[in-house]
Amino acid sequence: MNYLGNGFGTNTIHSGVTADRGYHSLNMPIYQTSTFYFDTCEQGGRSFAGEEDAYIYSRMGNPTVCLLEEKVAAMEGGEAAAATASGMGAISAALWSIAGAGKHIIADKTLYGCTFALLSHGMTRYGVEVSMIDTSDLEEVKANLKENTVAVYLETPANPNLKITDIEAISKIAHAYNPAIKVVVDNTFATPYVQKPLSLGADVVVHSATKYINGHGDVVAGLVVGKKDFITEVKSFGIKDMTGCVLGPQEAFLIIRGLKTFEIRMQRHCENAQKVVEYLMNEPKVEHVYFPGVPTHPNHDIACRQMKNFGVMISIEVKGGKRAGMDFVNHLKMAKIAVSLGDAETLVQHPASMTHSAYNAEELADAGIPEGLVRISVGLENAADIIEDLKQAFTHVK
Ligand code: LCS
Repeated sequence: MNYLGNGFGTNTIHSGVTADRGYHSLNMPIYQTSTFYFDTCEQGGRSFAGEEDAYIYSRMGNPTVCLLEEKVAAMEGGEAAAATASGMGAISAALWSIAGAGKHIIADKTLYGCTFALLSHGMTRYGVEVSMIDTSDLEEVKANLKENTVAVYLETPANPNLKITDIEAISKIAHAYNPAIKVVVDNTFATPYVQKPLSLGADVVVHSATKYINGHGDVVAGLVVGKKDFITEVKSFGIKDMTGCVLGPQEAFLIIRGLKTFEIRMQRHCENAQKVVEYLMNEPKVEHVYFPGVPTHPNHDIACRQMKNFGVMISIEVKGGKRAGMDFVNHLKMAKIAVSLGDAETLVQHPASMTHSAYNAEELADAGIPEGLVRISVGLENAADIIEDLKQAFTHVK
């Protein structure tokens, strides 16, 4: 077992077992293999029966991928994790492990566009009942719980309007109604550096590791974190039988590499975001700043309670609406017009036409996503340069 210190950064670097016992390699090797051989047929049989601990086949487990799972489980304070081929893989493997025909899911209506599509148009095709509500309204959550409810699903801060939901309150309400209900929180925006949903009473955390966890814009991946029994179910049913959305060892290696600097990356990201927000609050061409750290944010008090700081993602509305917002984005010089987030580069995008194009105009309005909203993923560049770029782009807005 590796040394574990008290610090979040120390644990991120040292948690998990590096399996190389032969050469004392500092880094976990990339076990680029689809299958693992047995010494005898009997040993293979014992491995399949779960009587002997052994790797069998990389869709069920791979040492490089397992190290990533151990690390992210430790970061989230969970018992175990399952790595997946994408964030959507994590969400679908988790939800298909929980739900089935005749079961009911309560989901927030403000979600990443593809998650919204999975819940509102995908799972419903297979007989899963889904109520898309506002989970930041606790009375609405209470009113929608039913005998067949198996999960409450939410993002906080939500993509793209940074809506905040009270994880502790929702968990108490759901578990008081039925302890078997799984409260599933997408922690992609906050990351475990900022917020730990499991310690607030949630049962399952899902991640798009494509974002801050990897942090370098070169991998698509996801993770599910929770109790050991649930993660075994996600691996042996959700991934093995339902989605097959397995992560490869190359990707796992890159993410483990990225995790060495996770804490310092997040410190810089969050410091930069704070400075950018301070500038945007005083920029006359900005109509509204969406950021949980702004005291006027409707759930600022909950954010103060459940988050260590306010994260990195910011959205704005530019005075003059959608056209003005697009003019601003089109004139950025350093920041890239791109979806995704959590990379070293500052990325800016227009949710209504990009990440949230699965929503129709009515659904956007209902989810509190203005047509002109512009989302900023603040990067790791020097804050003064990011602000300078934003400033010069605003000079082109009429
Ligand atoms: N959850 C959240 C909160 C996300 O923002 C995303 C992707 C996913 C899950 C899905 O993860 P993926 O399968 O892409 O790894 N969000 C994106 C976004 O806002 N821009 O591009 C992708």
